[in-house]
Amino acid sequence: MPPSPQSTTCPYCGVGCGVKAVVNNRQMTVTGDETHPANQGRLCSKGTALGNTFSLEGRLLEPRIRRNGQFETATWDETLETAAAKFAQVIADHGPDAVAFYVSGQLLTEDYYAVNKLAKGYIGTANVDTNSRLCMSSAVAAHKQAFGADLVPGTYDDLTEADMLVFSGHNAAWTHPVLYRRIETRDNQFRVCIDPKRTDTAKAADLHLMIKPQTDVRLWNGLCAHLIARDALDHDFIDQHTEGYSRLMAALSADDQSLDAIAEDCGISVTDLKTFYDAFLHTPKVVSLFSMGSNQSSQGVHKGLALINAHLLSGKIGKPGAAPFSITGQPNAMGGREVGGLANMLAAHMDFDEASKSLVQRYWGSPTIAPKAGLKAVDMFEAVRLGKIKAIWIMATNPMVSMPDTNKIHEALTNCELVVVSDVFARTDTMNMAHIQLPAAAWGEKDGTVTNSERVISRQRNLVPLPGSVRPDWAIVSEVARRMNPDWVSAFNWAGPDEVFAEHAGLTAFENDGKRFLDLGGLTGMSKAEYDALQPVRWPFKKGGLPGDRLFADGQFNTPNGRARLVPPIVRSPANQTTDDFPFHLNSARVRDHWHTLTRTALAPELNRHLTEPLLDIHPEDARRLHIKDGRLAVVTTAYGEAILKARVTDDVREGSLHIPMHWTKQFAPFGRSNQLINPAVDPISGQPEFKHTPANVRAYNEAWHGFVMTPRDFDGELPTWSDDTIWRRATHAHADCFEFAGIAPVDMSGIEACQTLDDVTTGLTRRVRVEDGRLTRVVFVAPIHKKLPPRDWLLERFGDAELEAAHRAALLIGRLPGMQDKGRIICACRSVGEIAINAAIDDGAKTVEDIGDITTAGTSCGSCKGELKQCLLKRVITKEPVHA
Ligand SMILES: Nc1nc2c(c(=O)[nH]1)N[C@H]1C(S)=C(S)[C@@H](COP(=O)(O)OP(=O)(O)OC[C@H]3O[C@@H](n4cnc5c(=O)[nH]c(N)nc54)[C@H](O)[C@@H]3O)O[C@H]1N2
Ligand SMILES: Nc1nc2c(c(=O)[nH]1)N[C@H]1C(S)=C(S)[C@@H](COP(=O)(O)OP(=O)(O)OC[C@H]3O[C@@H](n4cnc5c(=O)[nH]c(N)nc54)[C@H](O)[C@@H]3O)O[C@H]1N2
Ligand code: SF4
Ligand SMILES: [Mo]
Repeated sequence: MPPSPQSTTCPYCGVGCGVKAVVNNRQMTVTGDETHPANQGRLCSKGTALGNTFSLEGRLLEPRIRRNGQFETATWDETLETAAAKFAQVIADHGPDAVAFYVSGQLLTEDYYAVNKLAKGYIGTANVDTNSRLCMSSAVAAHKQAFGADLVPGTYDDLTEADMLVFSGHNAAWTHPVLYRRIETRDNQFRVCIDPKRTDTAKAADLHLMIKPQTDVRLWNGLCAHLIARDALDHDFIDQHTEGYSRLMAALSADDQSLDAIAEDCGISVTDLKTFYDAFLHTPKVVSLFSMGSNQSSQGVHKGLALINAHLLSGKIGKPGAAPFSITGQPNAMGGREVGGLANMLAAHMDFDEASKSLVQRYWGSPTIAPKAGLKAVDMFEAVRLGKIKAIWIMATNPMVSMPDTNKIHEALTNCELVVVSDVFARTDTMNMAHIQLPAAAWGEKDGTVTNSERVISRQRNLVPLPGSVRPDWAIVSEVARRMNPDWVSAFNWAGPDEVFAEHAGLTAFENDGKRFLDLGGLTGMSKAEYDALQPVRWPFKKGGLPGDRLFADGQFNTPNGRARLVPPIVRSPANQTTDDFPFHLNSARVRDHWHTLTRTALAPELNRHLTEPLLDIHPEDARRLHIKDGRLAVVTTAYGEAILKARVTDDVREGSLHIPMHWTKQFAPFGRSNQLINPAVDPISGQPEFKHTPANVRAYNEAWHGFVMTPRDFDGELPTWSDDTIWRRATHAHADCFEFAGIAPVDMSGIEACQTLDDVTTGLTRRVRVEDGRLTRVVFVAPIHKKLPPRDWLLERFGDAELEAAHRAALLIGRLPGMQDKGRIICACRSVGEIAINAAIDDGAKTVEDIGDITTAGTSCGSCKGELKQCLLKRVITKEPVHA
């Protein structure tokens, strides 16, 4: 009998889609869970590919300790003893604040709860911060200021209920694809995108405000001023449910709020600005989504407040289809905030006031309680670098890639006495820095809960036996806690995640009496079976009450007097401004098919096809002036570091702006890493880094030759001897890895053993292939930069042939069969349909995205590529431009 599907939740974005998985011996097929309220059966390209990232390739399966520069496998006993003893020693010698935990919105709530309890209640330090600092902390701070607690008012139903949607610094089409598919089901909805880049979301919007970078506060303050000037206020709501109106009004009137002045400051047309303001004024049901373009800024908190103010002034909150809506990035960004995973929060939405500290300490029965807020991520790593923090434990995050100014992070971890890293993979840029590597149970293996962007708690379930010696994160933390102090054993003696969850839910309800909106009392007292069978449920959920819905429906906020606060946001410039040396604004963001630091999505061949390497977007005017050519390498420099990556010349970015993706790592593109470039400036209130703006410069690299090497997958052997100026990047395909490279000095091929060689002196083309036992095991092609290389697909596929056919073998050095066509850039990842087939379909008469789907099957699975299919239609119809292979 085939195994029956089990239900769980996708481990990627904060949409929190339900997944049905059928697993057989670690072979997994997934479909969307039709009963899950978040996705109702849909999945995006990343969710659809989950089965292809579920093998054990690259996994860390045993604990390892670094000795004399080498990682050696060790027993759990030895590893845990070593970690616990060292932590205890550092605390004894230097006090609790000499240790730190840097955790992640990809931990489960139970994992998070265990770490938070250990640090704040037992060790007595609040040096527990999370990558949510890089992600949500500005929204958290804005929520706390405006609503009195970190509360997201709306639900996903509000997004389709609204007559107008604003995407503020949010590329939903790529980053929350399933939500975006839901939105698309709604007709007659006016969509506005506020983004200095022309993203897929911007292209599909009715109005794109391509603002100058970092001018959001001016834009939203202007809207508030116009609401006031045109008396489009909800006076009753303001009188009964808010405070601070006159202060806000006074602050706004200090600036010139004419349409002309605002449009000029924001770099957009007066007509577009007026269209936005008029639409907001005349539409009662508006949802404004805000995300990283808003949060990741040295004025991220004020950006959030300015947007929230517009909703409060017009009473567009707490009603169907009306809300300011901070959308979360990671699968459990919300759960982490609920347990208190941020260094400036204690636990369960409580702060470090005396009453809260006493409450939490009594609930835990703990020996101590962290006296004050701990260090936020950027400050935490700086304290490590300065030797103030001597031991750090990093869990489920890859700060060597994702923190700003990563050269400093490298320095910090190099200097640190003890770096413990828990991850699921053996080799990540951060794992490589560890003294102790802890093998964590991965998605599909671990068991617990996550909370998505609309406050819905869902179960992630264990679907397979734990491979090797891996353990769930909460269990590893508990083991270390128990070994640190025998008196702590009973506090960390949970038998399973159900017991951890019960304790967490209990704390949210403890002495609550309606004081804190976060209340999971209705989820206390579950049996293990009930916890295992838990269906998606939204908080607040009081004991004896019903699961939650939209917040603030009664106009009551979580402040002491129940009123929302109108806080005046200040219009400012970014912390670091452009200069003559660094005249460009450098922006960084996500791509459609990759997840963060590539550890998982890079394993799925279909997810590597949409974009095989990091690209630098630059405006045609800037490119022309600086002699930077499309498809050639460019060097980006900032005051912090340098990166070299392929330029894409496009007016999707503003003149004077550069854009790079955040994802690539030392493992995949050592020269194309974004965060060596990123300035460490943070928002002064939230501590969130300004990832979206760093002053930068750019120039052409002027490479003389280019080439590629193909090797069997997960290759760990010798490559050609590259000179210091060789720039390479790697992509994983079904049967092979492909290294693209380019440089200035010619490559030395003498080390490459080949069985077929073709050196063409007239063209300068060098080709080598190696076949062993009938199988293709190596391909190297090198050419001067002005010579084209063959498309890669056909050669890559040959690595999958158990025995090469004679005709194929003969064609290896040509790189393709005679007359064969390449697929071009892959647009539809699920069905592996390339640009060339799509353009052919359009030439054959396809008029709509659906027509293209009928002819090519593109866009008929998850739909994540529909926006791009629409772009192909537009582009092809207008220009009939030839497509390059
Ligand atoms: N495919 C994919 N999806 C993901 C993720 C992933 O890695 N890959 N990660 C998840 C996570 S953790 C997160 S946090 C979310 C993030 O989701 P998003 O917030 O949509 O992510 P980004 O692409 O980083 O940034 C959004 C936009 O902000 C714009 N921006 C830059 N500067 C400004 C500015 O000054 N003002 C405004 N208004 N906009 C600006 C950028 O141009 C960019 O288009 O995505 C989640 N979903
Ligand atoms: N330039 C730039 N930088 C950015 C951003 C940006 O927009 N621009 N965005 C920022 C944002 S919003 C975010 S959220 C961060 C994300 O940045 P990171 O958190 O560093 O990125 P991930 O690749 O998701 O890292 C998760 C790590 O946990 C591992 N892992 C997966 N599952 C588990 C598990 O169950 N247990 C354990 N122990 N490990 C596990 C993965 O293998 C991986 O190494 O990046 C930030 N950095
Ligand atoms: S939208 Fe995609 S990545 Fe996000 S939870 Fe759903 S399937 Fe996963
Ligand atoms: Mo994030």
